[in-house]
Amino acid sequence: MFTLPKLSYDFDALEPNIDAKTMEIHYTKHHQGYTNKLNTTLEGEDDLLSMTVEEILLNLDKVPADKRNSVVNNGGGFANHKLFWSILTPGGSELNLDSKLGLQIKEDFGSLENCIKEVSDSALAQFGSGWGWLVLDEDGKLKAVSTSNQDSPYLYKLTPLLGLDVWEHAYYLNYQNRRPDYVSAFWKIVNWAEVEKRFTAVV
Ligand code: MN3
Repeated sequence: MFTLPKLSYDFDALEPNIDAKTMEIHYTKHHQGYTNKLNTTLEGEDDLLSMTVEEILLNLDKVPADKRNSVVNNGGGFANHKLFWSILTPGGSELNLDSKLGLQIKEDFGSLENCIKEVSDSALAQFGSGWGWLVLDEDGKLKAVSTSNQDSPYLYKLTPLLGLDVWEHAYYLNYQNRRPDYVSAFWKIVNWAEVEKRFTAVV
């Protein structure tokens, strides 16, 4: 069974960038909903339940055909939000530009500012619901991409390092139609130490 990961901060800790009410609904309703539906979908699938959600998303062919769509949506929703909470922290944390990730960002994007711009542009260009991502591709190159709905980058053999949720449920209460303002605010609370940790774990 999959369970909602514990948050390492309170619902109001990301104010004013993400408001407490949005955090509470996002975590207790949306993320809990994906978690519950994933568990219902995988009921009786003991082999799949012994895998991590990342392993399941990377091996979708092992999921019975009639359950694949639900696993894409709810397994993706479960995994994407688990990553999202972890790469946020009150006040944000700075990226060490001389770290392994800092140097790779410089190599693949030219600068951190450019990396942030490319991920932001991907998130802003996503039509309707979806995510902007900083991912590592199979050749070990960092890239900015977007995915629709709850599609996980793992479905495309990309390893997500940082995800930016641009579903309206992530920002509408506070920002309404101003997605660009929400995207700017997001970068103020990014936990780069965690992104760096995720990067060094896979390279
Ligand atoms: Mn969401």
